[in-house]
Amino acid sequence: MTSRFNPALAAVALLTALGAAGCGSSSPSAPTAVADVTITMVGDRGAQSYTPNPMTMRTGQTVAWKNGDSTTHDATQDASRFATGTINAGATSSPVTMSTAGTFTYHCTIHPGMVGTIVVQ
Ligand SMILES: [Cu+2]
Repeated sequence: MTSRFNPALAAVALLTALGAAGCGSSSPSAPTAVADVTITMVGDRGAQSYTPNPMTMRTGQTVAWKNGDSTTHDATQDASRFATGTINAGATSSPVTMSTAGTFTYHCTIHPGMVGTIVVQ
């Protein structure tokens, strides 16, 4: 047998390469997990600081806060059941898992006038 170009084998090799590349982004060491739902921080605007507000989600889902403002904010539950820590302008928090049903009010500790509500069903 002489070594000749085999189109079928070339196609398999190409698909394998594409598959490997596609798997790269879901590696367990990926730095940022994607939350089920995202709440955007729009600024120090009272009950309009976080959007959507209220956020309704299901038990067990994760939520992240994206800071769409030009200054640092956080999202801290009023009874400290969860807290994102400070989120810089343009950044997104780590996902927070809502494992208990209920209505949870939260605020920004830097700007206490920023308030929001999450309803977990
Ligand atoms: Cu704030």
